[in-house]
Amino acid sequence: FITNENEISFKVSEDGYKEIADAVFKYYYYNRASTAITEQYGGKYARSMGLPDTKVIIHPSAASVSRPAGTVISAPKGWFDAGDYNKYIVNSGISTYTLLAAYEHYPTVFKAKSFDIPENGNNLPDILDEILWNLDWMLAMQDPEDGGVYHKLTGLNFSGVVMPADYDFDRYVIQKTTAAALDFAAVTAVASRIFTDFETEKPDYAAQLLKASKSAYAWAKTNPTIYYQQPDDVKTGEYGDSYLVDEFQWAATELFITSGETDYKTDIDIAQMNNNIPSWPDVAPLALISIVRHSDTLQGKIDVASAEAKLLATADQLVADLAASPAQMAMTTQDFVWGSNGVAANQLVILINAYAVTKNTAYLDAAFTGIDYLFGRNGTGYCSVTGFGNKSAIDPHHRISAADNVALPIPGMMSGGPHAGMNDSCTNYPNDYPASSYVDGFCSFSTNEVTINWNAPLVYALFALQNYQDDGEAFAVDDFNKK
Ligand code: 9MR
Repeated sequence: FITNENEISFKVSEDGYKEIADAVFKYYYYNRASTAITEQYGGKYARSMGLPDTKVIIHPSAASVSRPAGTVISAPKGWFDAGDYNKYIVNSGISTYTLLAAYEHYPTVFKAKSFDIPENGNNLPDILDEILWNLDWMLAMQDPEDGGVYHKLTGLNFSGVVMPADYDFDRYVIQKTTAAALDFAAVTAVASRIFTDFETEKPDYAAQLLKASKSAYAWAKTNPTIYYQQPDDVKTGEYGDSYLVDEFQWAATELFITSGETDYKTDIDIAQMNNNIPSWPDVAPLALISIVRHSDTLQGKIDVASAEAKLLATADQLVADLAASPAQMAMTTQDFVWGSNGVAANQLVILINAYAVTKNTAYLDAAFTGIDYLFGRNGTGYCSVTGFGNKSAIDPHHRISAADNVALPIPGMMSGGPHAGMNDSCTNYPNDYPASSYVDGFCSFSTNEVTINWNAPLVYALFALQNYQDDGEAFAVDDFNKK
C-alpha cells in the first residue's frame, strides 16, 4: 500500500549502524551529573555544570553510628538515571554491567573505538572512561564503615523541568539495602577484572574495586533481607525488589569469576538462576551471560553446561516467537511492560550471547531482525531512538531535552516504548493495545522516558552486531537470498 505520500527515503551503506551506535553510546556523556557539557563535545547541547553532589545529606533512613542523620558526604559524578536527575544504585547495576560486558565480550572493537568524549585522548579505551564516570560515583555510595551501600542519591522529590544548573533541591542518600549491596558487588567485581589490565592508567583501581565488592557482599550476607522501603518524605523512584535470590546469585558468580575464591563458588547454585530476559529486578540472566562467556575458566568448577542450556532455552524461545509472528517480532504480550523497548533490546543481548556460544546463525539473524523492531517496524511506527529514522520521539520525558531551548531532543536516546498501562497523566493515548499504546509527549513518563538501563542493551547489541558484520559472520549472501 505504498503511495507517494508515505514513501520514505533511507541510506543504504555498509556501516549502517555506525552513526546510531555512536549516538546511543553518547547519551551517557550527555547524562553525566556534576559536569558541564562543553561545546567541543556537546555542540548545541552544551550546558553548564549542575548537581555537583559534593554535599549530600545522610537521610534518617540511612543513618548509622559513624554517619548520623544530617552528616554530609560527597558522592559526585554518575549518570542521571533517566529523564530525572536522580541516581539509583540498583538501576546503575544492570546498566553499568551491560556496558562493561560490551567491553569484556568485544575488547578488540572497543580498544580500537574512539568516542567523541573529553577523555578520548588518554590511554584508556573510551568506553571505560565513560563507565568510570559512573563507577566512581557508585564507589562513593558505599559506607566505608561497614560495606553497606546506599540505595539511591536523590532529592526528596522529583524536580521541575529545569536544567541541571538550575536544580536546587537538597540531595540525600537514602537507606542501605541488600539489593543495592549485591548489585554493587556484582558490578565492582566485573569492573575489577577488567581494570586489572589497566594498572598503569588506573593504579590500584582494580584492587580497590575488588575490596569494595567483597565488603558489600559480606554486608549483604549479614543483612540478607533489607528491602527498600520508601520513607514517607521521599517521592523519587523506588527500584524496590523483595526477591533477591537472583541478586545473590549474580554477585556470587561475578565475585567467583574475578577472585576464584571457594567461598563465592559455594554460594553459586545455577538451579536457582532464572532465565528471563534481563531487567533491573531480574539479574540472574546476567550471571548466566557471564558464566557462558567465562566457560573456559569455569569448566569443571561450576555447572557451565546447565547455565548454557538455560541461556539457549530463552534464545530458542525468542527465535520461535519471532518465526511464529506475522510481524517478525519476538515481543509477546507480557513483554509490553514499562520500558518495553528495554525488553526488546535485552532480548538482543540474549540472542547475541546464544550466537557467541553456539555460532548458530539463526540467533544472529533473529538479533538483526530484532533491531528492525527497535528502528521502526513495530506497533507504533516510531524508531525508538531520538534523532534517527523518519519518525522518532521529539518530546521525550527527559528534563534536559525539555528545558534546554534546543528544538530537537538530544539524539541517541531510546524511549521506553509502548505498554497498556497508561500510568501517567497523558490524555492522548491512541489506544490501550500493549504494542501501540504510546505517546510522544513529555507527559508520558511511562512510555516516552529514556533511561540508562534501556540504552545500555542497545549499545551492547549495536556494537556486537557491527562486529559480526565486519567479521563477515553476518549476512552471508546465501542467508540474504533466503529472506
Ligand atoms: O524502569 C522502572 C519501571 O520498571 C517501573 O515500573 C517504574 C515505576 O516504578 O519505574 C521505572 O523507573 C523509573 C525510576 O523509578 C525513576 N527514574 C525513571 C525511571 C524510568 O521511568
